[in-house]
Amino acid sequence: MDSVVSDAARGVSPRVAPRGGEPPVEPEPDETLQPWQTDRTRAPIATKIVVAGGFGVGKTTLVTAVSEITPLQTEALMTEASEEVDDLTATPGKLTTTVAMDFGRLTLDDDLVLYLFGTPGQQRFWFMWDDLVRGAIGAVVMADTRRLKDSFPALDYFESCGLPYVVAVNHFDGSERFEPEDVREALTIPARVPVMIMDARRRISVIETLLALVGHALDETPE
Ligand SMILES: Nc1nc2c(ncn2[C@@H]2O[C@H](COP(=O)(O)OP(=O)(O)OP(=O)(O)O)[C@@H](O)[C@H]2O)c(=O)[nH]1
Ligand SMILES: [Mg+2]
Repeated sequence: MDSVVSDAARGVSPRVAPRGGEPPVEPEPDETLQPWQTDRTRAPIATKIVVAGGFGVGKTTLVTAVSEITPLQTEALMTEASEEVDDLTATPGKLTTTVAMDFGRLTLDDDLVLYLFGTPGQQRFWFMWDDLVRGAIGAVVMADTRRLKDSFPALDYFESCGLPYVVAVNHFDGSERFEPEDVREALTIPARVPVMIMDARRRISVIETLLALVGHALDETPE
């Protein structure tokens, strides 16, 4: 796990990185190299973004939908033992849960590289959030309108630590559609915080959300 993260953090695709004196490995045919990976005169801007929210709201789905590398996942099968703790009524097809983190990478505008870190949603893993948010420029807090209260812990967390965040309402099939301002009112989200209605399965929709976060983080962070 460490090597994937540290390779990516240096801006090098894990699949082309030479290891321990071995000759460089040729990129796989389907891999599209980004300009900043081949042009040594360009220094990409690397940013870390955290994806948080309640249990089963779609964090892993979001990271997987946009990552240009095979995302690092730490999914564990859910068993009967967690039946009384983890409510699956909103996501009956869900079989696994994240037990450490998700990790993915997305390059925007050729040289803005976003490293995405998805948090685990189960309450018993929240102690990891302090480590996961270190060095992040901001967070996406995901919400599902059928269980809005599940997003309160993440909203409280980022409000109290002062990290810029956007709220991303992941619209599940069959759930009622709401306007962003209705969600803002229901969650008492301050006017300065962007609220987006999105679909975690759609790359374009996720990119819009991430761009909103980057813009918001730039506005909020002093020069
Ligand atoms: N219909 C629909 N299903 C979705 C959407 N996003 C996620 N799902 C499904 O909802 C379930 C939960 O998705 P995950 O991405 O595992 O959620 P998570 O937030 O990472 O879950 P934890 O890590 O366990 O907290 C999965 O079965 C997804 O296929 C969506 O936008 N629409
Ligand atoms: Mg997950």
